[in-house]
Amino acid sequence: MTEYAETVSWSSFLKSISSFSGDLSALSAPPFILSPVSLSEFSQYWGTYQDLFLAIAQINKQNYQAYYPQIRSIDTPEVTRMLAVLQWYLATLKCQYTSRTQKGGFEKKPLNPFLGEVFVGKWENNETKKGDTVFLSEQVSHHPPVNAFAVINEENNIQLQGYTQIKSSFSKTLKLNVKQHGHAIIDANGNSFLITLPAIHLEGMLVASPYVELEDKSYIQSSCGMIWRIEYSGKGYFSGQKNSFKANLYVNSTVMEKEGKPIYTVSGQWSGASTILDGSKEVLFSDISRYQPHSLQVKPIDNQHDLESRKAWDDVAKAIELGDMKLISQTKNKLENHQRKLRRKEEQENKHWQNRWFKRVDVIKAKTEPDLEGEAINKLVALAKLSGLSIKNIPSGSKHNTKEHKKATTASHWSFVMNNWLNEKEIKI
Ligand code: 0T9
Repeated sequence: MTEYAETVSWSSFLKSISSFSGDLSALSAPPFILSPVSLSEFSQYWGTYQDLFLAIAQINKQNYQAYYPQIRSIDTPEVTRMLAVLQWYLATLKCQYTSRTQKGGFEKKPLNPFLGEVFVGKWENNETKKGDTVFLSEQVSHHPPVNAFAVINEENNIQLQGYTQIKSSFSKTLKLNVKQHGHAIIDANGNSFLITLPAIHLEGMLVASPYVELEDKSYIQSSCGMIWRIEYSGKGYFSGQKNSFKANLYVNSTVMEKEGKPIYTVSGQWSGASTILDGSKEVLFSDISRYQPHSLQVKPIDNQHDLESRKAWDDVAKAIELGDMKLISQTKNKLENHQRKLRRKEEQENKHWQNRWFKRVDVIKAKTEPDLEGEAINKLVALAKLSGLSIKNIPSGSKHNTKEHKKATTASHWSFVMNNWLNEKEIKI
């Protein structure tokens, strides 16, 4: 429970939630629960554990045995790579979902990115054979909010790209339920992986101390056929601990669907340690506290472009830090009015906002219009097919044999256009 839980402003905020319309940005919340950070920064966490990320591309026939010496039964580089993808993925979960609530902190309402907002940076990897990694995040849509992202390391020939859109609703008990649409795709030296985004919920609203818990399942489908099914639970489900998970690696999705025998089972806490069943022996798989997070380098605000997140939101962020309600709404209104003016002007001139580094591809049309086909979209289609997952615009990780899939009519996905980034003149990392 935080000191804010019993304040008038919090209880009237909770009351206002009962008439929630689905648009979180429209909720006006007391200043203590406002974050000075834009949601466009959140996708950086895909790259925080650089060493674990690059390992996915570095594992090969010659070196694979050196990666998990504690697991005796490993016999191929493919299996080793699948373990590496899971290990990296679990580390990203810790960053994405607990980095704001550590050390007594709680989840706050992030700034709602404007259309065309970008957040960029790099991870400098000074050791040889690592090279720098570029990070790009772009708000590709405002209604509904959609953030697209890319993490690129040329030296190791690895790239991650994806996008996320959230759909949220409050339950009667004031639990905020969030479904994510979108995915992430890794392309590493000819191997690709489709990663679905888990459903989440926010607990602790009544005590003014919200935190995220993951729920249900997500998948990691590899181009080699193997697939991870990861099941999530919080306190007191299949273990007494928060942030629990159980992941099964299957040789392919058919075996998974038939609940056949998994190649490996890993379980534990995604925010902490986990173990793997090696034959009949349980050995340590990963302990995230042993790995170094690598923070993203972002240019100082003075050197940033007007579309860059921290520069654009600077005045608002300062007002939030001061806790000054009036100043917060003044500075926010200024930004939002400017955005509205831009949209009106575009409408009058019959123009559309041009997305920068990502384009939206309709998978159904792409089949008949080959020039619409992006490489990532081809990968998405192929990986979704292997996994039995739907490619339509329904919550990430939904299967293709579901009611939701049958009902849905569109299949548009955001795809990274590398050339647009290579030709970028205005925004530097
Ligand atoms: C993609 C991530 C996502 C975004 C956030 C639900 C949430 C917005 C979406 C899903 C990232 O890769 C991972 C992490 C945390 C998610 C956020 C947690 C959160 O609280 C917000 C929502 C929109 C709120 O701000 C609710 C307001 C609440 C704190 C009461 C005022």
